[in-house]
Amino acid sequence: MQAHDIEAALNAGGVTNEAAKTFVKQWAAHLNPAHVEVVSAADDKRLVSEALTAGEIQEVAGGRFFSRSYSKDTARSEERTFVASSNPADKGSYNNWADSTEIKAKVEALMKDGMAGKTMYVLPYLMSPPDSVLKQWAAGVELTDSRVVVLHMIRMARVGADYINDLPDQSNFVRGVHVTGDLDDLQQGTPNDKRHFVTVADERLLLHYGSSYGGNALLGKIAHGLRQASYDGWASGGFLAEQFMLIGILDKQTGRTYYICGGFPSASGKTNLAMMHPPAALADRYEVHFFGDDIAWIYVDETDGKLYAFNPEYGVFGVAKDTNEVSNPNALYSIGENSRALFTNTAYNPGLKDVWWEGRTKEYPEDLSGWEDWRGDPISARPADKQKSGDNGDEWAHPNSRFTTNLANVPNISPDADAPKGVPIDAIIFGGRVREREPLIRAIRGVAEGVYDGLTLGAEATFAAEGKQGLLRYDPMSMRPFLSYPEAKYAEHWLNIVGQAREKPVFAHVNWFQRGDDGRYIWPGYSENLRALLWLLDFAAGKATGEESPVGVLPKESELNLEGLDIASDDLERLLSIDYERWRLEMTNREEHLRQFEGLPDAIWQAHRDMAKAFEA
Ligand code: SPV
Ligand code: MN
Repeated sequence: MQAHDIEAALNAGGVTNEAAKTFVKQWAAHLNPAHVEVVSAADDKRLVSEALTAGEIQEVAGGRFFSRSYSKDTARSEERTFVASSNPADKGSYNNWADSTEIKAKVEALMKDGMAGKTMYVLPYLMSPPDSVLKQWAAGVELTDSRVVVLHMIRMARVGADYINDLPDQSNFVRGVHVTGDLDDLQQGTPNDKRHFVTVADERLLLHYGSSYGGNALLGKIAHGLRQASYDGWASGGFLAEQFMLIGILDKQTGRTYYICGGFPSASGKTNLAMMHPPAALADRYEVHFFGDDIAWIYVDETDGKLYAFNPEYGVFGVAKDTNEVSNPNALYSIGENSRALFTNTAYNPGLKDVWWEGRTKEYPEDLSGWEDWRGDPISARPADKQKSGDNGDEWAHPNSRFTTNLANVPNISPDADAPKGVPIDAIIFGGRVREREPLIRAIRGVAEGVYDGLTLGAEATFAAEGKQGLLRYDPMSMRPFLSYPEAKYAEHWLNIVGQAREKPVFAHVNWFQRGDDGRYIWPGYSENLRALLWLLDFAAGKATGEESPVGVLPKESELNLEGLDIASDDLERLLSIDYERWRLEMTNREEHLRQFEGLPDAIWQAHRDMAKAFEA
């Protein structure tokens, strides 16, 4: 394309930011697209209709859409994700650090002429509420060659030229380049894998090559919202960016809303928790308000000294599997009629214009005719024993199939979702999926103790075959795939930010997934989880004292509001107690885990030693 054609496209798209124009022109020269088009959210209708015509998406009844991704491109790839900078001291245990000069040269070479014959979509976006106090870290421009990625971005971030035209410092935006690449020729999963998902953190530059799926391609969400933002928050000393959900709990009796944020590793029910309804017996008194299910930016307000958080996203990119009327009715509503939701890699029925996923209904659809699995293969063409087996590999929907919908579609969205300051945080919780050992909830006294708990968060790996059941894959603060700087510095930054707060939030660790000896979940979960959170708020307010234990304060049975809940007393006893033997084992594992992080603040080691000592008593 000629420079003046690009200039004309930028002008037509309303881009007046000269730094953004320069960025687009430089990359257009390298990527060599046939067209350049600036996108705003108002273009959604037209782009949807173009994508339908091109066969990139298909219709779902009720004004919704469906698309399939390439079969080897169905999730984030952690091995192919790098954080780069010019300073080797930025290397951490988990950030897959790379030298920025070297890796930029490599990715730029892979991207050369990468948009030949295609349209380069220019997406100016904002990862924050419009008037957020952290707005200066929130603006970005993503260049992408995928129209389906554009449709996702419009749902997940605020998109439009105005978000970058009015920047006080015109060049202060994150520069993102996404090139899909030839998906058939990337050698995914081999030693010659060409995919590179790079955050050049000290340049605020994102170079993502070789995918058009999720966090690999929607650069606002994970690459900017978490990796880049957590680096910026640390480098500026000003804030934290975490893979956290954020909710409000309104007590209608007192009129006060409590705000809780927290981290859970993937597949630990974060979206379900964030969107939950109170259980029927408590619904007269409480409401749960949704802010976000995946990212929170957290800072201390200088005027009132409180810790605040907000969700920088504009939508939900939720796991479809097991989303149903019991697990998450609000999610179902948010992807209902006229939501313009976009489903990816679920099962699809072009005749019925319907989608389905494992756990959507108890039984598979009765009539197989017309149903296609996530690859597009008809279910009815499978051998009979593979049609409804539910076995690994026989799923109709990909286990990481997703729904993408705008926050405005979530029925319990908080009235304060766009508050420029965010909301003051009362509690920070961590939780994973743990079969045994972790009680329903344990409150944690002290900031260092809370940060220590976050750093030792993990999800249970399925090492059962090797006899290592119960071993955790540690996932500090649920940020393992998104950490952008060394873990010891990360811990220090946490202590520093939360330490500045004049009113400290209470920390807690929760576990909704404890199993009985018979393998059954002994806690009903979902909306009932509110009961544990209400106890935590009581504890923080001094209305509940709980029972001291080496790992924190456990609720007394009498302090949990169990109104309307039928639960066996054996189960309850187990939920509210700890297994000392297993915990001692865990303490040894934790020591090894933390030792990786050279220079970890002594306050964290002290918290660890104190807990280990409590087990000796
Ligand atoms: C996650 O994997 O934690 C996500 C989805 O939130 S993705 O955007 O693909 O990273
Ligand atoms: Mn996530």
